[in-house]
Formats: sequence, C-alpha cells, structure tokens
Amino acid sequence: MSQRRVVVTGLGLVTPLGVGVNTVWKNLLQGQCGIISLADREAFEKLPVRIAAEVPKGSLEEGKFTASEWLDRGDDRTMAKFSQYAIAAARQAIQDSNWKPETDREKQRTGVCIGSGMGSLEDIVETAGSYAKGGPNHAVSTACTTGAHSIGDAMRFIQYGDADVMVAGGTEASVHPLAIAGFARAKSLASDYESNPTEASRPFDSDRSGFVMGEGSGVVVLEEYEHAKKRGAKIYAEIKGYGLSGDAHHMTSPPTNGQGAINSMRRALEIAQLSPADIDYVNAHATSTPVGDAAENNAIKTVFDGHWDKINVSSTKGATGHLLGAAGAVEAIFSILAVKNDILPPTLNLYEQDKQEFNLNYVPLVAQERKVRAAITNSFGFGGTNATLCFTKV
Ligand SMILES: *[C@@H]1O[C@H](CO)[C@@H](O)[C@H](O)[C@H]1NC(C)=O
Ligand SMILES: CC(=O)N[C@H]1CO[C@H](CO)[C@@H](O)[C@@H]1O
Repeated sequence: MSQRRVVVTGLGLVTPLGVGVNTVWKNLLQGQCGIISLADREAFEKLPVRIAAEVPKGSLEEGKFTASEWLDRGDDRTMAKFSQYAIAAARQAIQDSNWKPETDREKQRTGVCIGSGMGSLEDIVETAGSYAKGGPNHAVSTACTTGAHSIGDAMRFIQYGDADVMVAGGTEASVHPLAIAGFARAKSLASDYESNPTEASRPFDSDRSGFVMGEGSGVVVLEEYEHAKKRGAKIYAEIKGYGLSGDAHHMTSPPTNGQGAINSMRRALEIAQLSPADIDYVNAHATSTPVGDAAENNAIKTVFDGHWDKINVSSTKGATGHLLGAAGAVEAIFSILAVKNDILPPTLNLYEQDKQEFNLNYVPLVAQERKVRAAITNSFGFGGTNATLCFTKV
C-alpha cells in the first residue's frame, strides 16, 4: 500500500516553562526550569512532597496563562483546568497552521485526538464531595491516553485516509494534593528539594531520586503532505514512525533491561523505515527516577548498539517536570523543534553520572547545535504503555 505521508504544520504549548511555543522553546534552550516550591500552600502542608512544575499565571504577553484570554466568558470559571490548557494549546496550534476549514467536506476531513492521563482530580474530588452532601451526580475518569498515543493514532487516521488534518495532543492539570499524596506513596516522587526546587528533576544524574509532577498541554496539527503543500502551509517536520508496546511487568517499575522500551523504539524505526544510524537525537522519557532512567538508558544502548557515540540523548523533564498525560505531546513538540532548528534541548541538573552505565551523550546543562536529520521521542507509562514517535526533516 502506498502510504499517505503526514507532516506537522502547527504547534501549541502550555507548560511550566510558559505559554506559547516561542516562549517555551527559548526558556528551554536557556536552561530555565519551571519547578517551584508549594511549601507556602495550605493544601499541601501535610504532604511529604511540596514541589511541582506549574504553568505560570499571568498574561500571554508575558508568556503566562490566564484562562479568560483563551476561553469564552464563563468557561474560564467553570471549565476544568486540564481542558482549559488543551484549548489554549489547540488554539495556538490551529492558528499556527493557518488551517481554516470552510466547506463541509473540509470540516469532515479535520479531526481531533486529544487525551489526558488523569482528567480533573479537582473536579472528581469536588464532585465526590457534593455527592456526599447533595444528590445524584457522576464523575468518570478514563485514564491514560498519553500525548504520544494521541499523536501516533492521529498520524494513522491521516495515513489511512480517515482524515486530512488532525489536531492532536495531550493535556494534564493534576498538581493536586491527592495526586501528590498517591505518587509519593508509590515512592515515585523526588522529595527533598523544597529549598532548591529547580534541582529536583535530574534525569540520568547519580543523585536522581524521583520525578516531579508537572502540568500543561501540547497540541500539534498533523496534515497529509500533499494537502499541506497545496495550500502552501509551513511544514515543521514529517512524522514517520510510531511504535507501541507493553511489557506487563510491574505497576510502577520497568524490567531493568527496558524490554518494553526496546520494542517500542524498534517498532517506530521499522515503521519509519529508518535504521539506528539515521537517528541523530533521542528525546528520552527519563523522568528522573533511579530505576526508570536506568532501564531506558539500557534500552537506548541496546537499540543504538554500535552508534552510541553518534547520537545525542536528552531528557527535557529536568526543566518541565513530568507532565504525565501531556508529556508525550510536549516532548514530541520539543523533538519536532530540534529537527526543524538543528538544536538539541539540554538535560538540566546532570552533573554526575555513573560513567560505566550512563556512557551516552546526554547534552548536559546546555543546549547544543547539531544537524538533526531525524529524532525519536519516548513515552512510557505506569502499568501498561510504551510509545515512541519518530520525526524527520521533510
Ligand atoms: C552530541 O553527539 C556528538 C556525537 O555525535 C558528540 O560529539 C557531542 O559531544 C554530543 N553533544 C553533547 C552535548 O552531548
Ligand atoms: C522502560 C519502561 O519504562 N517501560 C515501561 C513500558 O510499559 C510498561 C507497561 O507495560 C511499564 O511497566 C514500563 O515501565
């Protein structure tokens, strides 16, 4: 089957590093970090972990988030925050793509695929509260459609002809005491950094001790290549590969050889019809947990055996924390920008590593220019999912 090619024509970001693709990318390359202390907030007082990566509040002009700048009157007060972030990111991406479907056919050929890992904990908690007090009510959360899955599935919809344009990504806003308490209990979070929160997320570093919860949204516009060319759209990159796997090993810790990650990376390369030698940059999932980073590192070394000295690997979670259901989409955008601009975003807080095991090029601390023909980005989830996306220059 001759396959329809899919390209990226629009980007939108709401992250702890700011709002708007230019702002976020600039802050990421400058080595800024979006993690802050929550110690002064009453709701977090009794928790063992009081840091998080929050979307900064303020005007868009300052690169920050104010709901009323993105939503219709009323919605800024009633709509759950994770939906607000998704709308803000989607609006940016659609405007950036300059795609304005007018005919019925054009509208029918344009789709949406945006997921969230947790949905709105705040609303679930409040609804549960009003249920106890008031009357019948209902709260549902369909977990874990990760950002990477949304983008990968959207690519397939276009390849198989179900749509010509897809608005795809992920969103999350679960910096909530309940979520922090849960992940802290699972011993997944970095806990000792209240006085120096920007140092808490340290992928691949010897002192890494867990991830930092983050929030935000990433949305892309994907488009069939000929469709994009015909209307003279700006093209960022081509999305070539999408791999999925699950290793059904343990609820929170991966097998140490990273077999699930190996499978998803290999599958993405196979679909893209590329070999490891064609890849210049690996945007790692690495969340800064001792076991997870080590397993992914092993997996990357296995997949890129013989090419270790030619690839660069970085994890942007040192700067953004872990955006859970949004991470895959936000990091897909960072990978797209690396391919488009030939710049590698850095791994923050990587000062010291076990040189025997962690012997790749991790772009420590500072961004670096290099030609990036193709990049892959990994996304792994607790209890069920691994995904890898592959982007190339057109
Ligand atoms: C990126 O990889 C190249 C090898 O291809 C290496 O020479 C360079 O030092 C790496 N950069 C960083 C910052 O790791
Ligand atoms: C290396 C890695 O993080 N693998 C993940 C892949 O997905 C499984 C679930 O099937 C997770 O348990 C792993 O953490």
